[in-house]
Amino acid sequence: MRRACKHSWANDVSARVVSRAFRAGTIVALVTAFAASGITTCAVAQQTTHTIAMDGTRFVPESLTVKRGDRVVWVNKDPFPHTATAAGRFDSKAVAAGGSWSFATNAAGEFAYVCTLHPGMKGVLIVK
Ligand SMILES: [Cu+2]
Repeated sequence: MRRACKHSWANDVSARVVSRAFRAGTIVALVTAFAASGITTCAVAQQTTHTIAMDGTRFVPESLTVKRGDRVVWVNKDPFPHTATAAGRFDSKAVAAGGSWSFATNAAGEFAYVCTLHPGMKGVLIVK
């Protein structure tokens, strides 16, 4: 395990530098720098986050249009659970009072969804 780790580190930093850094207590900063560069890479893709409230046993807004790849977050503002369920497409399961559930869209289409706990509670998510 340790040997494999050392080997991969050796690509960028000599084992001697790593061990010196470890002794000096700067290894944490080194690891943080690696992690930060990873996060930067992931954040390059453009992604907008949209919020739909579950409020008063309704989805607000009831209809929402987003771009493919966008993220949608359902936030439950009611004092009881709701779901956002489009059969075969997405299903939040029960979202507790005050809780939220997020879904990253990956396919275009028009997705009618309901709350399985309140059948009259309906919404449409349109992904372009
Ligand atoms: Cu509900």
